[in-house]
Amino acid sequence: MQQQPDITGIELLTVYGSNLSYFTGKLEMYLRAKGIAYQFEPMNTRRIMPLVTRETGTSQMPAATLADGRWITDTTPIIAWLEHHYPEPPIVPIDPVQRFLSLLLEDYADEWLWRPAMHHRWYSAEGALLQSRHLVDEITVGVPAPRFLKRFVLRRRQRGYSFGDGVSEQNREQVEDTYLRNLDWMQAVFSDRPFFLGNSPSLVDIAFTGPFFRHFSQDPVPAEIMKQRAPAVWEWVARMWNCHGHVQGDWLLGIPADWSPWLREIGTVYLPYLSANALAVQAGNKRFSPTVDGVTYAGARVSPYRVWCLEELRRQYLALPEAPRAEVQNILQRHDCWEPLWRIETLNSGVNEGVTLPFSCTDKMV
Ligand SMILES: N[C@@H](CCC(=O)N[C@@H](CS)C(=O)NCC(=O)O)C(=O)O
Repeated sequence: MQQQPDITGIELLTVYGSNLSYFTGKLEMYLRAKGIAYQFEPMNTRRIMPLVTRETGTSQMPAATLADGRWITDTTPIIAWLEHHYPEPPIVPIDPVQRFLSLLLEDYADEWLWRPAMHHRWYSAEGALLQSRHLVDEITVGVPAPRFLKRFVLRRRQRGYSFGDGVSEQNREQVEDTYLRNLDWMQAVFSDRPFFLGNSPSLVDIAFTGPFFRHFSQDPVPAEIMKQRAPAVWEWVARMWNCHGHVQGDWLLGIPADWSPWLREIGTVYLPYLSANALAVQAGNKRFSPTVDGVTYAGARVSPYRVWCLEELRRQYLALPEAPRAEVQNILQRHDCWEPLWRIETLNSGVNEGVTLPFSCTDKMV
């Protein structure tokens, strides 16, 4: 990986992951936009993965080490922590209303677009063959087994990410529609301005590169759809990868009207799903079959991590000063997000309790 000059003063990081991974891509995009120098190392299963598991308690990608040897994992708190310690140039909006709504869109991009991204990666033979070969060569070097066997094992395991998240032939079309809708909404935004919030990238751009960079623009089927249906999104992906040095916090005032489709979707689909997941975790279930907006995701795995996501959103809301808090409430109410945000009275995920910064996350996403 080519080194870029560091413009924040933070010492070099090492990022362990895969150059096909959703969240490794998200973290790399953040570091590049921010101007933080890092070196990338594949998280190979022989040497690095056992080390990461021992040091952080999870084998998820990405994991990173700071120059002083401390480990950090989980892109959402990593970005929050780095922004706090290295505020210039800003990626997370300073305006409290923009900041809260950016965190909400980040959560949606991280957790809800994961399902169509996993589906598109592993459903078509074309994509699965290509990417399983890449992944096997990248992270299973030195594992003494034939390549075809490693690919077979990997594909079976990875398809569990979409079946295990409730994707089936009954709802495949709706899962694919989520991607198409997002393309249309983004095409409208990037036909108007280069980034979600104006002339500079911000947290929402970084979050949407999770699914759109290392998945939708790299997997053959969704990449072709993107080129044909939403060329401005295709262009934005490359603009993001090349945005080092263009970050100045040159943003619009307020919440752009073209964010409304996402806020409505978050209110009708994502927050109701998070609420159903929280109830299932409280009931001690391992699987559940949430129905949101008329679509059932049968036999989906429950996720304590996603209870933590809901807790975090509430905590961020409650930490807002009075005036922006009223404004956020108003926006959430107008987009039907308010009721599902508070639907479940008490949340107690137990995730990340007692962790100190820098930190490692105590639970997997799904
Ligand atoms: N919330 C985490 C999610 C990390 C994550 O789920 N990473 C995926 C790859 S993109 C992974 O490592 N999956 C393998 C596993 O869970 O074992 C983050 O933001 O970093």
